[in-house]
Amino acid sequence: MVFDLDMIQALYSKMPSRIAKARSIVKRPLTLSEKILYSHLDTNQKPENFGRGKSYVDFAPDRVAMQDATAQMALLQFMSAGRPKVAVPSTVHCDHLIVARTGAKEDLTIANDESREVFDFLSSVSNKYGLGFWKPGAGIIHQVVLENYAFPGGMMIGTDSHTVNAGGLGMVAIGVGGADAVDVMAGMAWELKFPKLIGIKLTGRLNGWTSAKDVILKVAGILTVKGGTGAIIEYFGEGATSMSCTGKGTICNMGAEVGATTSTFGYDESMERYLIATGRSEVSKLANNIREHLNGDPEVYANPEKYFDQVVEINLSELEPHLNGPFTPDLATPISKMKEEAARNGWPTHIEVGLIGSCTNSSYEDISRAASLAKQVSDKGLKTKSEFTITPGSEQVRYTIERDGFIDTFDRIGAKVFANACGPCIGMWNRVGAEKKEKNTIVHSFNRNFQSRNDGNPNTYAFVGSPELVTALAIAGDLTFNPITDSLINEAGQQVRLDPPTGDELPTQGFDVKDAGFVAPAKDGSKVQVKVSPSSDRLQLLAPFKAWEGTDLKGLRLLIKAKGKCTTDHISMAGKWLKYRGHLDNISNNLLIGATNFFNEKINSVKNTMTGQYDEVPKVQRNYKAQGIGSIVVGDENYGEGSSREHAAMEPRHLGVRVILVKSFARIHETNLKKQGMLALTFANKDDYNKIQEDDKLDVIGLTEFTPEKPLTIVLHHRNGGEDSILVNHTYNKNQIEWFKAGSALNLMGILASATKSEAPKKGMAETVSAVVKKVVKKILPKAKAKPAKKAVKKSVPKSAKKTAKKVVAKKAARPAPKKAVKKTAKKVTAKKVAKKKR
Ligand code: MIC
Ligand code: SF4
Repeated sequence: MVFDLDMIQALYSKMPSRIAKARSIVKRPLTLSEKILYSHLDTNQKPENFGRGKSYVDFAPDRVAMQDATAQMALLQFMSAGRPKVAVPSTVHCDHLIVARTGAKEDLTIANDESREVFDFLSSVSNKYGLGFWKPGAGIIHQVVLENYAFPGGMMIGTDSHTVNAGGLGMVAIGVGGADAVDVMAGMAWELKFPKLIGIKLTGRLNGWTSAKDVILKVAGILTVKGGTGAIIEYFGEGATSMSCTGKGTICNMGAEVGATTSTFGYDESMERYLIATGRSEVSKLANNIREHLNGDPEVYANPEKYFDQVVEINLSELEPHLNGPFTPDLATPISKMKEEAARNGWPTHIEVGLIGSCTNSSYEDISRAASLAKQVSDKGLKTKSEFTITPGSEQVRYTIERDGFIDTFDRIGAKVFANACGPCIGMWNRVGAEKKEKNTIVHSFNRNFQSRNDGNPNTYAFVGSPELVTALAIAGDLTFNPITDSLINEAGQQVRLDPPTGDELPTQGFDVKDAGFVAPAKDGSKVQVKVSPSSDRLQLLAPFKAWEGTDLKGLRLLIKAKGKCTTDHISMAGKWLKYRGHLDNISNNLLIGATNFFNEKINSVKNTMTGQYDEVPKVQRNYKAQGIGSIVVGDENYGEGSSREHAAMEPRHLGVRVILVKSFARIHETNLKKQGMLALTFANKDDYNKIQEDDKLDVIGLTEFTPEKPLTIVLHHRNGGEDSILVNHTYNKNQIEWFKAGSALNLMGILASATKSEAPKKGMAETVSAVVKKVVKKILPKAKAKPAKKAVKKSVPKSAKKTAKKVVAKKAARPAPKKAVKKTAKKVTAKKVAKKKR
């Protein structure tokens, strides 16, 4: 079955002219990334030579994907947007909420029981609002998207940072928070700072023990976890075209680990082969017709330095297998250096468990190559020294590898096959003995290895490698084993070598599956009931966050000054907490419980500056909240790295934290904070981090003149009576400042949309917009401080709110509008806008 072919066809028919126009505007050849971006400008976005890393641009993505753990919040927000149906093809995938315990069948039954309420909620919302629903067990979002929805030249957003996986099929696919997904599903433009471009030229060819995973492990070592921030990575060269489409997916997937906005590859024969093998030859035929538009211009690849902001070259013929870790995905060690690095750093070398699969590495090619090694265990009289597990990425892959005998091969080395789900990758792993917190080593083919992520044990040293290397290391049971040069002693006491892995890019007998796990939505979902029980501890309807009070923020307490790495796993842990992803108040009890307090170097122990006592972070914050006292969180570099989970922004917002002040932010987290009405600020001078003291009271000054590119000031009142005043930067544009003032992006959207809807049928454009603006001003003004606030807000709201209001109305003209009356008004708005410009 090919999904949404009409949409792909419509895009492809417009791409050539849009690209030609873009080329004439920027007056030079174009990279693939630019071609895709310029082909997806929102109808109201004027094309121009956008400043990379500077211009905020409105895009119209083709589709949206969400996984169960983030979809709950996204859909709860979407429900309050008041739309009858999603405006673009969208899907929900149940993959994160399945705990890996004994094996696929049993684990799935338990998950269906334990999370029934959430799965029922997601399926009924999908049914009602027109989203495709993939049942628990169908597979991991990114694998399912690659197999069914990704297409060359498309643009997609997804509420998961590894949405970028679809770059393997030539998409620009970007991970976002749920509030961004709501914008797109509601038919509004989606805003992104025009990315910088990093070109990675791949020469040579993968061979022997080296696989696509090693490319991205190497790239992570070069760029580090921050190096791709704000950039699209575009791969090209003979090395790119010679590797499989799923291998490209792996590379793009882990681009999230270098902070890249996304990664992509040009359309080539490997993609054509993959499209055909996954039943989408119609898509490949369409893509073949516009092949040159689905690749960067030849001049770009001939002289990449001229067109990219940064160029990296990697020779695949010389690339060594790598292992990255522990605790961070960018600590890259070539396998030949592992012996000395492990000794130097004191890493435990006995491997307890080898885990393959996940959204990153569970293609047919990956599994067949790993199986070729597992097969050698009995052939060569070996015994596997470590435990071994497999989490297939989709039911289609699982069914096919079972048919082709690979599961049997793994069975023979004692492997456990977990459900087609995230499982151990995200702490949904009931690992026996993890609670003892013993120092131990595991190796896996996933993408992240932050502390505590896989099994909740902070002393688990997790290393990331290719499925082939992970299998070889699990057989050897030794982190320092280099399969290229080292031998193993078999059961008969003989020295044997493992032959390099071999496998098939795609199944020679084709893919097969009995029940892929897809449920199509009702044609007319208006009668479908969505139930959220008020007494549920898993789901909670959202109440709007309070609007800004219209004044500077005074007397904030320091909740925590986080030291070192503070990823979204530290801010809002996954694992057992995943079950509260649809219940904001309950999940807020994990706020920052993984972060290290700078002052006592302890995890989840901060000073309540009202009482002087140390307590858990969420408890202290709830105490401040109960007393109506705002607080501030201070952090280090790349704060919020990792996941797209907006809970990491909503929890502090819900509990009354007002400001997150850090040395630097990860992209998705910064946007999530802005969307939820928080102040996301960075030190103008990073050394000022050192001026923050544990008992400080802090004031944020300059909010009544909150303007793009104008720094704010924070005054630190120290306990000893001293004071420091520091400058802090922000990246809010006008529209984003309105989110802050309204209390959140959703507040603003709700107000604008409902006002527009109720006014639209009766009045003409000018009246409608001003009515909307009036309502915005009225609704976002706090009652208590009506006077001073009114003045401040009134001054700054009308212009940009007016702009947003226009966008909301005008967008309805571009996307199918629910009611005729609205459509009519929308046309008027657009017409009037054009007329105004001409004057
Ligand atoms: C992850 O890999 O960390 C996750 C779990 O898939 C997250 C999404 C989430 O937190 O739900 C991600 O990568 O965005
Ligand atoms: Fe799931 Fe892990 Fe992939 Fe995230 S990275 S989507 S948790 S398999």
